[in-house]
Amino acid sequence: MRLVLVLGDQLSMQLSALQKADKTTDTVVMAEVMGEASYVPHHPKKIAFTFMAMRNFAKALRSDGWTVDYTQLDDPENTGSITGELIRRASEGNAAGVVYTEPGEWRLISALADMPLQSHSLPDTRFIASHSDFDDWAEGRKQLRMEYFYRDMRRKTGLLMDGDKPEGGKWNYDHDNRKPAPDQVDYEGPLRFTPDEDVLDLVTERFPDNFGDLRPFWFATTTAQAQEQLTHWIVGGLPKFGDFQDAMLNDQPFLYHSLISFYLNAGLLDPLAVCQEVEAAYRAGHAPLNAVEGFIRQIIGWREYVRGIYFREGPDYTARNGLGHDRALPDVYWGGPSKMNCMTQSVAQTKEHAYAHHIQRLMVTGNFALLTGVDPAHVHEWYLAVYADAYEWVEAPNVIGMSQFADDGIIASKPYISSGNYIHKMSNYCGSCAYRVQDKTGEKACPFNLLYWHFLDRHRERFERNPRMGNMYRVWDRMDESKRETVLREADQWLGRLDQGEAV
Ligand code: FAD
Ligand code: DLZ
Ligand code: SF4
Repeated sequence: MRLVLVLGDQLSMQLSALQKADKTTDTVVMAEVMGEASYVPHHPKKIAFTFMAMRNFAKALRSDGWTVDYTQLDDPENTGSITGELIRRASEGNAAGVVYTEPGEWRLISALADMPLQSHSLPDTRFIASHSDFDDWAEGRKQLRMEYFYRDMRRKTGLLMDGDKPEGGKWNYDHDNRKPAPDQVDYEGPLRFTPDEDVLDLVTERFPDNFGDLRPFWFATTTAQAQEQLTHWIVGGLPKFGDFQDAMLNDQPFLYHSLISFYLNAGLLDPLAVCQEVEAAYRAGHAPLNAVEGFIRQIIGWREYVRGIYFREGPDYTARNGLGHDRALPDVYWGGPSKMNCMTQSVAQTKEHAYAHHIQRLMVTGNFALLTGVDPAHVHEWYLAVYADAYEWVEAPNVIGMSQFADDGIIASKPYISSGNYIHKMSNYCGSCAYRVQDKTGEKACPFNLLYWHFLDRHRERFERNPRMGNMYRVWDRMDESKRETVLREADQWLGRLDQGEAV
């Protein structure tokens, strides 16, 4: 008898470890453990989602004829770690060894490799590009541009291809996307499912102090429910997904987004099958090409690409700090008061739903951390904790690389920074803010306006010669000297008040 490990983000019947095992002789091990539930202070919704989905998957496995040794968090024998549970189960059942699918975090990969049990790790075949596919693509390239990787993925999968040409003649239709926020949203957002109250009680009792609202809990926790959400979104959200992908609205956390990252990352949905369904909606004339191409690019492009980077760069990636930033994470990230409406909106919905869409993560909370110079390790831990879709393989490249430029430009060719103007253009946040987005200096000046120039000025040596940033430095240099001094002085004063813990 061998043990077959199934982790909380590996809930797929197609999992390589299950495919290689024999249900008549092998035993599946699944375990809710404090080690996984507390290595960062996860949002309570993320923990509840994981446990509910794990329990439902164990049921599905048993119905399919598997023997499952399932440990609940409150089991008195629970050893508290994945490796502890495997060792305990192996000695109880006299197992010959353990088969597992490679986890999505280096932390757990090394813990499993160091385990005093005979074990066999298999590649995670839920992804379209294997590690060697990505390495082959990356080999010898000076810059790892996502766009070129994505084109290869289109050719490999055949998605949106017209023979060997891209559908419609172009690879990328972003030009037609990214419209400012709409006045009204005519999609009602994600489906809401009934939760397992036992799990909610357990999470309430064991994680009382974690940041985030547990109730109301509405996530899908089975493959069938996740599939229902996908279909619901394809009908109601996909047609306008492209147009308003980057828009932000007060009290409208979901807009036209799919809300499937939790389900994809946990294994409840298969990325290729999702893209094929979305392509079918386009072929049936239900959704325009700009929406469908934009969505498929996020999945077979960005999602696969960031995973490739995570595994290629190795375990020390999360410790990178190329810009030498060392500020503590401001309290506003944990729900502390702030006068910045864009920040309080983005954090409040993160607290409520364990979700924020891409532009809120990149251009509000990420932009603010980068401009204020927060230590990227703290930023990384925050994102890993608060979002229900966060596992290191996908979170770290997005945060350390794309958002904080801490990897010295492996992912982004220039830092994603902006003044208040971008947020103003894409949202209605500024209209209800205590600051004035038009003010560049003065008491009511939008902090992003001050901090943007402060960032460029303090990192001049690093970025002045970046061909994509020369223009910004020229604008700065053309500014009146006294104006520049005022901007820098006011930015310093504002940062000083932030450091004092003032609700700025
Ligand atoms: P949609 O907007 O509907 O997009 C569709 C799908 O595309 C998503 O479900 C997701 O699977 C995929 N996708 C889109 N962008 C990316 C991307 N940059 N990287 C990987 N997949 C992408 N995504 C995570 O899944 N986990 C994370 O921990 C995570 N952390 C992020 C941190 C930062 C700083 C940034 C800028 C982005 C992060 N993302 C992360 C990517 C993106 O924000 C989320 O995938 C998306 O918001 C999930 O919501 P959705 O399902 O409604 O996505
Ligand atoms: C995120 C998470 C949580 C909260 N709890 C568990 C758990 O108790 N047991 C488990 O097997 N997995 C859990 N997970 C998901 C793991 O942390 C995830 O498998 C690793 O981080 C690798 O991606
Ligand atoms: Fe954010 Fe500045 Fe707009 Fe306020 S004015 S919402 S701080 S961008």
